Amino acid sequence: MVTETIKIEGMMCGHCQATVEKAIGTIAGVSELKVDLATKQATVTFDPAVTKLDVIKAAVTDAGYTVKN
Ligand SMILES: [Cu+2]
Repeated sequence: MVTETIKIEGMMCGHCQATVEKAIGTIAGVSELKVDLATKQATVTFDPAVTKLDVIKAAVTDAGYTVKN
């Protein structure tokens, strides 16, 4: 398992947070997820044999938010 923290721009309320949680949380291989609205970060633990950080970032982008790192 790998844990990565990504910075997300555009999250402004609990609804945004829930949208990002759903976008990342439904990806196969993601085992742990914490989306923090205050710091605008998502900490994601995933199995690198199943998914990649790029896939997670793309899911955030597809949901309408901007990944800053
Ligand atoms: Cu919002």
